[in-house]
Amino acid sequence: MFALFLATQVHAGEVEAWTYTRFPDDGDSIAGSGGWINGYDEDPWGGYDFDGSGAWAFPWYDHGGNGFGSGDGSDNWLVHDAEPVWQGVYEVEVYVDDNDGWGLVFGHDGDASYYMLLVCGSAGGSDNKWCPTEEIDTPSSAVIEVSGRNVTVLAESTRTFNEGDYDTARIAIDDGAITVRWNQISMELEAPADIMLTGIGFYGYNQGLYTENGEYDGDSAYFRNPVVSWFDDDDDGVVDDSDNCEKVENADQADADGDGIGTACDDDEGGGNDTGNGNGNGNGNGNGNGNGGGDDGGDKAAGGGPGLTATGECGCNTTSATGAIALALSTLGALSRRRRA
Ligand SMILES: [Ca+2]
Ligand SMILES: [Ca+2]
Ligand SMILES: [Ca+2]
Ligand SMILES: [Ca+2]
Repeated sequence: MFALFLATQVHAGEVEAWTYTRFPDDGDSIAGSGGWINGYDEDPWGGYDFDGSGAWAFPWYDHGGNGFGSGDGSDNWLVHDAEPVWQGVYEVEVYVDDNDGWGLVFGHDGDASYYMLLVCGSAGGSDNKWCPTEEIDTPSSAVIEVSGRNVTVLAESTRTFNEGDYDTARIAIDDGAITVRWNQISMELEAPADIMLTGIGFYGYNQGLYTENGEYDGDSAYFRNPVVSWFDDDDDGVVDDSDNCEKVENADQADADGDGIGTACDDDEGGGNDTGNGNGNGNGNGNGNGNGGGDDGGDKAAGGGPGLTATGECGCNTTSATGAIALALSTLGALSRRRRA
């Protein structure tokens, strides 16, 4: 029955940069091993392999908190310093059966500087207890920037999730735009100038197999098989981050006048020194993308206008997956109780 889960796959035009498929399968803590770090020690992230096809990472305890940067349950992220990718995609399988907040972190650059797809559930209650910031309504979802204790909402959607939803999440940065998709959630926004896909990971708010009082409740948010890939828009084998003609197939990367713009797309090849156009973007990635023009990106077909979009697409196996995972979780609960006995 677990064949229902489709492994995260790298698609045409994408080149795998980094992947992680080895979470511990015995409930042991993930932070501190394999390059993973966490932001809140009192809610450790564990790993468990339900069926031998790969372990899921999940937070153990059901802690809320006082807002980002306060060092409590609101900072419950688990991230990895993955290969830096400027134009690419972060994909990870996500299953959620707790109705609180969860998220996907990216561009993490220290405890108080990161971006996140934050999804706030419909657990009820007051004072936005189920979402770590009052900037976002519950239930809804948003792409946010966390800086210190401040939150900036970059895009917001009224879409959230249902308990038991499963899908592969996708955060793509390409040609100056970010597109985010998971299950019924879909957003597109302009990419901040300095953003890249490193420091990627997960987030849980008031999510956990155990309540704050230590009672087992069996619900949480689960993540597995994170993959970061580069885009290769023209599919010539040279990824966008280093392609001297990002939209023109030129595997040889020939550049007759040595100005950093490939011969295949240089309007002024051999016409003298045409460097120094003042277009340096200061991000140090050396991809000198001065070849613009005529690029519609190709990503907008799924999205719509900038800001936010909710397309309602759902390619997931929610109903079937729920039953399968519920069975597996009863096993996990038994394992947990043994471990804590
Ligand atoms: Ca591109
Ligand atoms: Ca290319
Ligand atoms: Ca090219
Ligand atoms: Ca050139």
